[in-house]
Amino acid sequence: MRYRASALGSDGVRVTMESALTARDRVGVQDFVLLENFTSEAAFIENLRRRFRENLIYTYIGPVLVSVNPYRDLQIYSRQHMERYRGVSFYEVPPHLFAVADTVYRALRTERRDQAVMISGESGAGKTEATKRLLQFYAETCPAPERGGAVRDRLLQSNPVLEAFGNAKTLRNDNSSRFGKYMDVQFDFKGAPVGGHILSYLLEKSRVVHQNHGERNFHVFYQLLEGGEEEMLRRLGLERNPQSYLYLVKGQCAKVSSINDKSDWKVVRKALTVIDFTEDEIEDLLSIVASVLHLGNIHFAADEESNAQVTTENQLKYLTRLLGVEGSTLREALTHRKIIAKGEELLSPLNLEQAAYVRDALAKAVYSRTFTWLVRKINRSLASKDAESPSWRSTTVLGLLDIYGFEVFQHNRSASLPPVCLSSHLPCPGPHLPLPRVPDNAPSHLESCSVCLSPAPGSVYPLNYCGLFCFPHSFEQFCINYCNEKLQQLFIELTLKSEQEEYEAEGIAWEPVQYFNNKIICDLVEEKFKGIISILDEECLRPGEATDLTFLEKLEDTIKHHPHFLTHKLADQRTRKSLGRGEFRLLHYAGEVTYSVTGFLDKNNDLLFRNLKETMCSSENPIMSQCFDRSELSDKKRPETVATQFKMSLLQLVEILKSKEPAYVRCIKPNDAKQPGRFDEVLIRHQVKYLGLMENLRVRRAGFAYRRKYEAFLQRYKSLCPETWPTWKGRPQDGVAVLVRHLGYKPEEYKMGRTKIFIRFPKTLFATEDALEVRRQSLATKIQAAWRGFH
Ligand code: AD9
Ligand code: MG
Repeated sequence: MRYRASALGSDGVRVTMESALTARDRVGVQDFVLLENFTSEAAFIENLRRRFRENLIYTYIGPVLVSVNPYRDLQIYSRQHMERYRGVSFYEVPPHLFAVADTVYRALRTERRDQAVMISGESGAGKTEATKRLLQFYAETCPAPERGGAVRDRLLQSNPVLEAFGNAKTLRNDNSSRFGKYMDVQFDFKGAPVGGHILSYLLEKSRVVHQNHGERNFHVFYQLLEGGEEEMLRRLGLERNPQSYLYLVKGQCAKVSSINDKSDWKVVRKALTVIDFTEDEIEDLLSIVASVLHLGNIHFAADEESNAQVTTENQLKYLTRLLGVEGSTLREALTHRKIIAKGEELLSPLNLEQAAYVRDALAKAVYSRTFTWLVRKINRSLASKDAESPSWRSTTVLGLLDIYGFEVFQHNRSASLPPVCLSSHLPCPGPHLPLPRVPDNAPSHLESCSVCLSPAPGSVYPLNYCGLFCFPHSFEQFCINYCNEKLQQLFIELTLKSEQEEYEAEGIAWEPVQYFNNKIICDLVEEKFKGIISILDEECLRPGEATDLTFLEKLEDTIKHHPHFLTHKLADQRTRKSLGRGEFRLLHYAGEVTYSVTGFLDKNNDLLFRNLKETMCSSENPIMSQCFDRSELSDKKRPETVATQFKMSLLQLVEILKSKEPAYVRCIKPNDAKQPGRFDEVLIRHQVKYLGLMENLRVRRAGFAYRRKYEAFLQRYKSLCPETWPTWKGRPQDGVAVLVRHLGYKPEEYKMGRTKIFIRFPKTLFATEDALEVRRQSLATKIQAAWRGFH
């Protein structure tokens, strides 16, 4: 059997018969369904590897696009590339993100059904890049709207602003999205983009006050310091050096080689203007950014009664001015707690630890609420100007989902990882010095290291030093991973469903496929009463009594025998060693993740003391006064906890996505070192497994490797049969029947559905493609001979 790479487009390279085999060997198949051995994971990975080596980062599983991050600019997103994919059949051109973009757009236009592109994959796999390329495709190739043409620029320019405020350098990704984003682009009946709307999900606000070693705070802080004009920085009371700000030094890596904060700042500054920010608004926004940095530098000292007093007057002065609040009120709010007892207001002084906690809570609240405000502001700027007119109803919507990827720090996932973790009380190696080897008895959960914060190298530090991949997973990762579980669930549900529906619609018997359904894990997290979130919320209702550890105990009591849940107490002798006492472990669809319960209650409660809220409600900074509304003060109802709010917003998101026609891009990260050309097989195998790609392939193949509409099939192969060539006058289905009979297809090799032909084996199709190539070659030879004769 001869295989033909070119037969299916082979990434655009038409090859001769002689070189067909070598070409396929070199570049693999462009749709995994055409793998001869489609159940073999090794064959799957080998195909990915071959293509990756040739810089072919895209491969299909039927309609699903699998993408491997190349970590280099492949020059494949130019205007010419866009044109190449416009209006052509999905399978006739090499796999590309633009093929998905165009297919989705055409479906939107011709079927007038809302579409959603769901982009998934772990942190650093390329989701955000893909989203940007898709937006760019629509902005450049769609017709301009009759009015309000600026919306295209705004759609594009909202990105750098959101990334500046919502992305950060992490260990996994130099531009990691620390919030989830779902963006709707609205198109009018002519297919022109006329508006947009963004939904954002749970910003990782703890990053404002703390970053793990090797990570940064949100980009905007560094951009402002690097790129801000001298005069502006002076007004904001800022120094250029990030080292001057405690909130920026915790990760010890203000400079990142792949990031140019100065030029990024210019882009952001310009983008703000495009999305309708006035100069005053920009000033107000930057005042808030600066005030967060000043807040971080507020220090306290204890008086004789151990009560905290602010010692950094200068910082307080700037804060007062930038936030537009009374200095004395702010000072009091940072060092006292207001309690209302029996209708009377009492001020209770805070100790040093409490004051630092309050300061950080304020910084987080100010930043995250500003982020929410920013999204609202962008939405106003993107709102379709036709929203009120009747034509609004005729718009269709294309959704783009770019959510933070699954987060797991895997010790043994990749051979390339350095050794990590020291047990406690070892000499500090200093932030940039090599880490000593991990002792065998090192606990798996380590608190963040104090080494980077203060002590001189060589001193003994009290907490465990966490090296690269060993920070404890916390509440934020729990939420992010839960979100990924939900999306995986949706993927399973929708791909299986659509396959099944297609078979039914075509009148072909469906052969059930075994797959892992992760609903069991979603239930474990979100079920009423018995789920982790419910139990956490319950504990949050017992202030003063409940702690993170009582939460853990309650988890242990309620979820004893769940196959996806484990704690130190519930584990067997062998597993126990790898679990700390303050931890629980979830067996996610993507692998095991151990979470430390430290901070769960506090982060879930997310309370801000009343006097802090009062202070902020009095702010004269217009953005702050919109972020802190007085109605909050009189609202007696307890606000929903963070996890519950997140859960509700995810349920809503799932409904939004279900209401649309889905398309999928599954992103894979090729190595942990963020390097081009490196194909780390262990890492990739892990992702192939948990993204369920093999199952996806099995479902897609469920008996048939290939299916095509009768019209398309006939159009492509009609030259192979004298009865169908050059034109077939009857129904395409009858033409195909004649054609395949002529080609000698055996009955077991194919089935005729209602609108499509289904071919069982790749080899049948390859043989047909080979025949087509022979025909083309001989035709070309004849034409050449005729041409020579003519001359
Ligand atoms: V996270 O869950 O937000 O942490 P993403 O969004 O999946 O993650 P991102 O798109 O930010 O990852 O990609 C990470 C980096 O990989 C980018 O900053 C690029 O440097 C690189 N990348 C990703 N996709 C491509 C690509 N198609 N071509 C070139 C790419 N480089
Ligand atoms: Mg991202």
